[in-house]
Amino acid sequence: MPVPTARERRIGPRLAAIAAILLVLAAATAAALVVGLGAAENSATKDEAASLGERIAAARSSAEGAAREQGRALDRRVVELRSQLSDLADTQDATKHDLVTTKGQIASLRQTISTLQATARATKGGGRAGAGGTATGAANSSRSVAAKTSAAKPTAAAMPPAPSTVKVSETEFKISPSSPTVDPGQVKIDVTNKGKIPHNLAIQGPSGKRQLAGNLAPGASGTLDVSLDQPGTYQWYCPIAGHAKLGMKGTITVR
Ligand SMILES: [Cu+2]
Repeated sequence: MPVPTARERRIGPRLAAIAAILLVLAAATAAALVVGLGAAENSATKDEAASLGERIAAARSSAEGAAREQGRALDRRVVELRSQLSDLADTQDATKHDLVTTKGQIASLRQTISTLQATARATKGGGRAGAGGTATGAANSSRSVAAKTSAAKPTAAAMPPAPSTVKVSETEFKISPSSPTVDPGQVKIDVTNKGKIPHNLAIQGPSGKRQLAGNLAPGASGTLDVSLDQPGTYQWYCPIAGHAKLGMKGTITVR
């Protein structure tokens, strides 16, 4: 070990002191740093934890909200479905009811038709029998006569009634006769325009509207064949604009 100089001997303790001070300072700084860092870390962790907590709470609340919303939507759907189901049940009931009503109407119509047919047959049979002189012709006996006179029945049914003819004249602004009555069946309507301007004739019959193919010039005639096989009262009129309103209208009744 070399011998220290006088200067070195003087400086040595000072250096040692400075070194010692530096060491202490360094240690203090390090300690402060460690403490500071720890605190910072701690606070950062706390912040992080708090933020995480908030996020979890937010997520939970949003999840709960979504679940609640979904639950509400489901409830609504259930209510809706239930109402639809009840509507369906109602519709089914209504349809069943309509069906029953329609069936009843059909049955009643059938009954009416067969009654009418029986009456028609009895009337014709009675007429024929009466003409042959085999029956009294009294109205109350015609039915039984028709039933007994087996030959008269098929003949009457096979022969459609002869078409009835109605003669009509048109003038400004009248149809005459305006309201005739006819027997059910095919009806020929002979129309003559006795006016000074063109006219036509339309009938709102049981199977829709029918009219002369062309307007009738003054003095011209035309025939309208209509099937009026159902008893009732049907409107007829001149279909030229304004004429019906001026009085060219009436009814044709099928007895
Ligand atoms: Cu007219």
